Amino acid sequence: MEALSWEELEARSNLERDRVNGATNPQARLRLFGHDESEVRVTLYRDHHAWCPYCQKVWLWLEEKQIPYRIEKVTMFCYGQKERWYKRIVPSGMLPALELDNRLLTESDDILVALEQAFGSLGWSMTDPKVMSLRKLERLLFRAWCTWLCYPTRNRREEEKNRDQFLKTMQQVEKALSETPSPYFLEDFSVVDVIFTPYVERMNASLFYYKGYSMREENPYFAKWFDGMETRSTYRGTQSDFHTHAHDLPPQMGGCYANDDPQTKLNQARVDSGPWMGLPDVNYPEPETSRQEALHRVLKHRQNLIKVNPVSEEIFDPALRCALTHLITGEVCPPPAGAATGLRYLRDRVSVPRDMSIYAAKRLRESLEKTASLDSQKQAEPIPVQHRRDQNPANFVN
Ligand SMILES: N[C@@H](CCC(=O)N[C@@H](CS)C(=O)NCC(=O)O)C(=O)O
Repeated sequence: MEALSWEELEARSNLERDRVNGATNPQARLRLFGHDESEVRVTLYRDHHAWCPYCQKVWLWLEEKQIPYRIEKVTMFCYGQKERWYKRIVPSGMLPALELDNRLLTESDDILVALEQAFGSLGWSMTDPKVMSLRKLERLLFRAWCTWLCYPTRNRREEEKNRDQFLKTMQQVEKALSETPSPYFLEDFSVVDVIFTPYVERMNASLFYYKGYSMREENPYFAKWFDGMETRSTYRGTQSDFHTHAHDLPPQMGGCYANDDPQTKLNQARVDSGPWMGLPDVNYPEPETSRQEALHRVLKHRQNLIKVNPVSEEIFDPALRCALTHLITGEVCPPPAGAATGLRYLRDRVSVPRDMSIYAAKRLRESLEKTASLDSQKQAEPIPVQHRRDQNPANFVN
């Protein structure tokens, strides 16, 4: 099939969403939940790419409580230059920060405490003894994960010791989850689930990719917890995928170290080159609109996407239309010769949820890869691990 023109593609894209009052989404700069803008008391400063885990915690809390708020997006050191205006407010440049009634707060836990003083707690208070003890468990799991993932080991014994320590801590998490009748950490959804979310999502992704270990498939109570979270549109709006985390974590964590388990190699190939459907990064059914959403998001940024692509516009413009034609019609569309590098470059830079939600991204990666494979089997250049300035938001914001 011939590639559809941009006009034909535009005609098939009709997925405008209400960013301000509709479902949780990373593009919004203002969230009102039906309130009047004059009622806004909160501004959240979070990172452009929605990579910062501590920001996700505060973001989810605000969404769950439906507190009207503004969002100001800031660049992280690993992908660009920190905005001067932000350093004037927060000299360290650290995220998140939050303004509540003109009072500036930093440190995500202090922010949650202040928010619950102002708006009431989310289920249980941050200082409730049950919550405190689960917050400690979250930090314990975090440390065991870092020790396993983020330090090189000298030998297999050391690697196994770190793995065992993580699995032992994970058993404590399983036990905590098994003690309540709900899928959540307490009798019902609460702030504890919000606190666990950012890092367990990143653990699930990174251990699959770097250690060949599928946290979600190996731990039945954790699997139920994850399924429970995925019933919430708030979580779905902030949820990322394996591909994004596998490549956003190394520069943020100062390195992620793969083991030599054969499963690791298989998992890496699958996360990097597909098939992406069926990976244990998501378990709720695919929405009917996922392809529409992907098309809509690419069309919105198509000029910048073409500009930053390493392949010339003459080749990449029709190649991208081929991939979008495949996305929306299911028909294969051979791209011009030399297109594969450019298509795989884009495939590797779709960031979830920044650009689109998880299934939309899987569909888009699938069509980019399918179209690239018609040109060449040569895989893409490796994604940088020291920094991600290839993802500088300056190319996409005005
Ligand atoms: N303890 C802090 C940790 C915050 C933190 O480590 N933020 C990282 C991002 S996740 C940061 O802002 N780093 C600076 C940067 O990457 O630009 C909190 O809970 O808020």
